[in-house]
Formats: sequence, C-alpha cells, structure tokens
Amino acid sequence: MEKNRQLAKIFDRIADFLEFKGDSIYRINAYRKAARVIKDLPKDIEELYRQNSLRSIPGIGEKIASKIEQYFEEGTVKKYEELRREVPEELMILLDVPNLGPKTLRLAYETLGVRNLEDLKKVVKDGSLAALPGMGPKKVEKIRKGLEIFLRGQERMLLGEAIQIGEKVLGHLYPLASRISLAGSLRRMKETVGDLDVLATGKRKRIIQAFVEMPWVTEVLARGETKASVLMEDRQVDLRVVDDGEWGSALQYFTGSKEHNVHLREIAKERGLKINEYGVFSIETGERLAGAAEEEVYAILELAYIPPELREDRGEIEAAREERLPRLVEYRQVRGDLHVHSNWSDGTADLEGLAREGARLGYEYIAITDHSKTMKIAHGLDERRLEEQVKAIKEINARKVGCHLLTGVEVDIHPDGSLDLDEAILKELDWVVASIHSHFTQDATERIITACQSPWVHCIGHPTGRIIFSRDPYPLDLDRVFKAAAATGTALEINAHQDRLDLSDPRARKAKDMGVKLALGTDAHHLGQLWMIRLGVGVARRAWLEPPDVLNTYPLEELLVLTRKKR
Ligand code: DGT
Ligand code: CA
Ligand code: CA
Ligand code: ZN
Repeated sequence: MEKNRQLAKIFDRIADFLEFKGDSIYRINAYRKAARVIKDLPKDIEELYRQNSLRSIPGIGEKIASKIEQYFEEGTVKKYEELRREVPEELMILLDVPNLGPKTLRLAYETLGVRNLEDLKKVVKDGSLAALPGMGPKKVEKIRKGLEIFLRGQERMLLGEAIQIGEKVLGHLYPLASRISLAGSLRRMKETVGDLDVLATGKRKRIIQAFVEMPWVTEVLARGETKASVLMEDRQVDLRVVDDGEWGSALQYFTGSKEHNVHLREIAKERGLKINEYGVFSIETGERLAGAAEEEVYAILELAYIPPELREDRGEIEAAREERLPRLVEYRQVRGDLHVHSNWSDGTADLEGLAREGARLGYEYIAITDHSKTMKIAHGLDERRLEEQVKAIKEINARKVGCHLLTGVEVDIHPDGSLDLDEAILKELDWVVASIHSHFTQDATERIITACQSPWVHCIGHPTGRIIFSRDPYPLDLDRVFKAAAATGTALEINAHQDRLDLSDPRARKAKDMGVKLALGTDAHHLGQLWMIRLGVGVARRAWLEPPDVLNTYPLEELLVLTRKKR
C-alpha cells in the first residue's frame, strides 16, 4: 500500500501548488479529494490499476485516473513535475502553517524571497513581514503563533500516524523475533509521539539487519550490535534487541514515562533495590532479583501491575500500592461508534456500507451523525432530508444487513446556544450530538451549557474544538461545562479522530471525576477511519475510565434506555 501513500502525497502536493498559485477552488478540491480517497482506500492502488478498474473507485474521475496511470506507466505525474519546477517544493509545506494563507505566502515569496521554513522564521522575527502592505503587527503575531503550533507538529507526530508506522514495523519483524513490542509514548497511547520505540528479543544480527532493510526506510541513522535507528516516512524509529531474561525490565524501562520510571526508582531505593533496563537488583549483594517479565518488576516493589497508559506519574503508583487502580475500559468492550458521517453529508460511505462494516468490526451499533443544515460546505441535512435519512436507516435496520444503525445527527450549536434543527425532528432521533463549528474566538462556555440544557442533546461533540498541531481550544470554562453536563445527564465526547482526541486525557479524567459520562466517536468520514476508535480507547484508558464511564460499552438496549431518560 506504499504506492497509495505516495500517490496521495503527490495529489495533495499538486493541490498545494495550485492553491499557492491561486487556481480555482474546484480544481484544488478535486485533487485534495483524490488524495484523501486514495489514502483511505482499503485496496492496493497498483492492483486496481493493473485490473484497469481505477475508474470504478468512488471519487476518482477520468482526469485523476489518467494521472494515476501516468504514474504507473512513466514513474511520475507530469503535472506535479511541472509545478515543482515552477515553485520550490520546500515552500509548499508552509501552507500547513496555521493562520498563514496562500496569498500571504505568495507575497512573502515574491517580495521577500521566502523559500523555506528558515526564511519564514526570519522575516517574522525581523519585522520585514510586518512591513509589507496589508500585513501589520497583529496579522504577523497570528502567523507567529501559527508557526509555533506548526513547529510542534514538525517535531512530533499524531498518535494515529505513529500506530500505522508501528504496525508496519511489527508486521515486518514479527516472523524474525521471539518477542516484539512497541514501547515508549506509543505504547502509552500518548496523543502525540516523538519517536517510535520498538523492543525485541531473538537473533540480534538478523533482526537488526531486517530492521534497517525494511522497504520503507529512507535513512539509517545509527546501527550497532544491540540497537539501531532509522527514518521511515520522515519519522524516527528506534529498535533495541535485548536478551530474553531482560525482556520484562527492558520493556518496563523503555515504555516510560521518564517521570513514572524516576518515581519507581525512588521506591526501589527505599527498599534497597536498583532498577534499570537489565533488571531489578539488590543494592547490597548485587543479586539480580527480577526482570524476565514486566509484572515481576512491579510485583517486587509490592505494586499491582500498572497498565502502560497510566504510566505518567499522575497518581498511578500510589493507586497500585493501595490496590485501587481502575479496571480500565478495553477495546473489546466497545460495542459501537457514536459519531460517524455518511454520504448524506460530507462522508463517503453509504448507510448500508457502514452497517456492514460495523458488523465486520464486531459492533452492535453505529450512530449516524451527519452534519446539520448550517454546515453548507458539508452538505448538512435540513429537517426534511434528515427525516428521509431516518426512514432509510429504519429500512436498512429492518433488513438486518449489518450492525444496528442508530438514527442521529451532529447538530450545530449556534453562537447563542440554540440548535440548528427543529426539536420536532431531534426528538425522533436515537442519538443527538451537538457541536460547535463556527465563531471559534468567542467564549463557548454559555453556548455549550445551553446546549447541555436541551432535553434533545445527548452528547457534546469535540467539546474544546482543538485540532492537534493546528488549532487551540476555543475560550472555555471547562469546570462549568463539566458541572452542567453532570447536572443535565449530557455525555461529553472523546472524539477519537487522530487530529482531535478531544476531550484530551487529563480533561476526560477530570470530567469523570465530576460525574460526567463519556462517549467515544471516530467522527469518521470514510470506512477507513473507523479504526481510530482505538485511539479513543487509548485516551479513555489514559483518563482512568472504567466501562461504566464510557457509553459505548453499554448494550444497545441499555444505551437507548439511558438516552430516553434525558427526555
Ligand atoms: P516521545 O518519544 O517524546 O514521545 O516520548 P517517549 O516516552 O517515547 O520517550 P523516549 O523515546 O525519549 O524514550 C523512551 C522511553 O525510554 C521513555 O519513555 C523512558 C525511557 N527513558 C529514556 N530516557 C530515559 C532517562 O533518561 N531516564 C529514564 N528513567 N528513562 C528514560
Ligand atoms: Ca519515543
Ligand atoms: Ca526513542
Ligand atoms: Zn464535528
């Protein structure tokens, strides 16, 4: 599927170039859409090319199809090569800087000669950007903030991206290693990941050889007897191969977090023990007391086993000592997805396809939550179309083609807190998510509290509105929101999309402590995004949530009883 990724990147880049040049929005969007479709395609694009069935992919038209053919026949897309000759490609990544539009970028390029990230940093800092016509200090301040967010994203990756890279590495090395596991922040399911850490046992030479020769590796950064580091997909992956007897202590050590490990070492010291990646040792005699299994490391400190997601030194060590660790929610306990878009608004999957995919994932239910009418660019549904969709869903449910589809909507919350659809239709629905998609600079506290007070709203979608590496939360007094949600019996979402993960784990933990129920939803717009529920489970676990805290663990009937209770 490597070709899918490469092609998606090329089409995305063509869209960037066109955007920079001020081309038509329709053409730009056509390339963006093609990139998205190809990236999410569950099949190998090269295979579809060979079977001559590119044109049957939904969302791929004649023009794009012929460019894909060109790619496989000539090794490149001509249009892309032309554009690259015209404008430096390094400049194009700057289109991802929040608050920096293509027009400003072009101005900076043409008048100040900005060609890359370094140049941009410089003209922001030395005031020459602010001096340009139509710019001014306020606008540049916004760009400076955007640059900060952008730089954070350059250094770290999204959890969802890291998981996909990690799975490739594990899949590739699995047959060679006797044991293999992810470690570091990825194993802890942190929302962003700096580099990937992989730990293995088995034949050192062979494993390291295979690791540096993986087909996705673009650079070998370091290579030794027991460890190696490579770059793949522009990201660093570290591998360590340890002895079988050290597996547990090494896995514990390299899973971190650093703060958790520091605290553990203190506890060990008090007991006359020393912990490192090679094992647990008596300080007095030097005798090795544990290290083969991770559980042993905790057991010898008289601690219950602490799941990786909790290892942040946020009270988990104390809880383990007092045997009051939470029984964390697990992926297999999730019975459904509570935020999914279909092709009735801006998704690509049809309702029946979602029901079937839900069944394939072992789900009992999926809530169909398309956008409401204010979201014109997303083809939001008005009352009449939503009514039609409800009928269509009931018909599909009656035929039992897949999992049960809950009727629902993601209704916009207007700036005054009112909802974007009549209550006559909202009261017909099984599951109503209410979300903010506009006026992000306005304080959202009252707006959300008002929505919680509506008897028709079951859940607030992506409650803070943050988008990782691109948008900070809107101004919001979360404590007041949590109180209102608890008092009205409104759930708050853990949006499981890799870009959002909203509520974040510390916030979701606070919500639980204040008596709020949480609901996981992928916000999937394609079938290929439903897997992200796993990221939501990761956030839930990091938030110390147990099954009763998470509505998705409720059987269909219980969920419906609960949602009717609010009304
Ligand atoms: P990241 O990569 O920034 O998302 O975060 P981590 O947690 O994956 O950190 P990384 O890759 O630097 O190191 C992996 C683990 O190795 C880390 O979680 C704990 C362990 N480790 C690394 N350096 C130290 C250290 O100086 N002291 C201790 N106790 N542990 C360390
Ligand atoms: Ca790491
Ligand atoms: Ca590392
Ligand atoms: Zn939304």
